[in-house]
Amino acid sequence: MKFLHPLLCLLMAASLRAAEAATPPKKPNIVIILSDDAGYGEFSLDGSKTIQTPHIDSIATNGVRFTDGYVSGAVCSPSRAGLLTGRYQEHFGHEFNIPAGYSETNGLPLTETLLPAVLKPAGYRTIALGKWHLGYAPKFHPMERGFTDYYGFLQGQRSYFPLAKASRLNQLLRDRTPVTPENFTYMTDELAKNACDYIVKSKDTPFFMYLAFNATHAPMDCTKEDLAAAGGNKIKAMTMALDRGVGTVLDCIKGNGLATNTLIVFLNDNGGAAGHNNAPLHGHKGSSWDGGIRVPFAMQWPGVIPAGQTFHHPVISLDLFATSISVAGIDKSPGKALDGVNLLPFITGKDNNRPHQTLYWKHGPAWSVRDGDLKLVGGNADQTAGQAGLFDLSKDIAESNDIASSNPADVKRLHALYDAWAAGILPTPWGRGLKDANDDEDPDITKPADTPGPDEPKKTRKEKKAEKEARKAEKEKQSDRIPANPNQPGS
Ligand SMILES: [Ca+2]
Repeated sequence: MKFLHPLLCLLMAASLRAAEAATPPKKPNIVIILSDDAGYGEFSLDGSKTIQTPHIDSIATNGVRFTDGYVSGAVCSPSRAGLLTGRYQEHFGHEFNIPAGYSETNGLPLTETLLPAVLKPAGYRTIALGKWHLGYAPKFHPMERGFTDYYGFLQGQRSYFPLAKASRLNQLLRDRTPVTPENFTYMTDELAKNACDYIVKSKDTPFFMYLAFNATHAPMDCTKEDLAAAGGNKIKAMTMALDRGVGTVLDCIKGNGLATNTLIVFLNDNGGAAGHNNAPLHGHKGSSWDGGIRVPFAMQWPGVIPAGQTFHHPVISLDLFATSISVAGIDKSPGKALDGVNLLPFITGKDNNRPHQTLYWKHGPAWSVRDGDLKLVGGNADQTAGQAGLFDLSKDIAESNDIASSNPADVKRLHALYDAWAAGILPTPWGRGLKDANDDEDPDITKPADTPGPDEPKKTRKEKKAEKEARKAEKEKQSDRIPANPNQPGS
């Protein structure tokens, strides 16, 4: 055997060290898991005693639970538009749900820059799974907006089971190609399994994953096994499946040795839809009460974000853009100015201030503004037109004690803040888009968005009757809450 000259050995060692130094550590992965229409009171994360969500809860145990975690939109499509742009969607004309009809104009405006489009040039594989609901024409497709991979469906809702005759809007797509025939067991498990497949395929490159489960949005499809395990409660069955899906993804990340190099976020896209348990919040999806906009929200990044934290200052889905690009080492978005902030300094103890002093919401006539812990709310179906209520969320999470009449100066101040923000609202090109029965959103927000799509089985008379009764009970419940205060100052 020939021995190498000692000088050559030294040179080789030096060049190896130089190569190591030249290879920066792999950028952290970013995984955003979004659920759909679930109720605030349907996760043990936020105190549910009847529905256990141990995998979702584990994200908070390993990191942080945001008690006052908000989304920017009270319904599906606007909320997603805000999350993926990091900007108040009302300011770029995306206040309302996109109607469920093919259109060249109806989609997240192309003038906006989406998070994956910023991460992709930084070396990220950018993977979207599940519900899109941000436009149906090819130019609005996820892969035209910065995603490198897509597995999901474009519409705001669809069956959780394979469709024999899918439509252009609800068909399952792999990238841009329809999956025919559809062949899977249950959508929630299918999305989770595919998420893991992409994670395995991407483990040697940094990846950004946007995993948008349609669970637990209508239709209320569940497997026989889940329904039996949930004692016949469909929402519980679907939530258990959702938690199982999150568990599949978490196990996959851990099993592939990626846990300490991956930021994982879980949140729901809007307040619980009618029929869901939103306790202890008031109102539901579509409203500007906290029940329309405050959601289960947790984040982990072991080794960076201290574990077991509960964070009480308000945060918002808009923050995920700024947080993600910071994780990726990007100083500034090349797009328009962001409304969200990087949350990392606040949850790693470097900054003890509030991430936000003031947050704003609008969905049709319903509007609100939260400044510190005071929230001014107006325009909801259970409020008197032209009168806004003022609530101190530090001691009134249910927005049940209207303090407007005794705090006229605060009402005036918060109203002025809201008016200044609202001055920047652009009209939504597709209008409210509420008439389409197959749309995610219904003109009557107390009616569950549970209308079967054209390719889905029709409901039995018994199911329809049960739903009608549930809607009636919900309306009665809402009209019992927070009676209008005739002494409130005008708004
Ligand atoms: Ca939704």
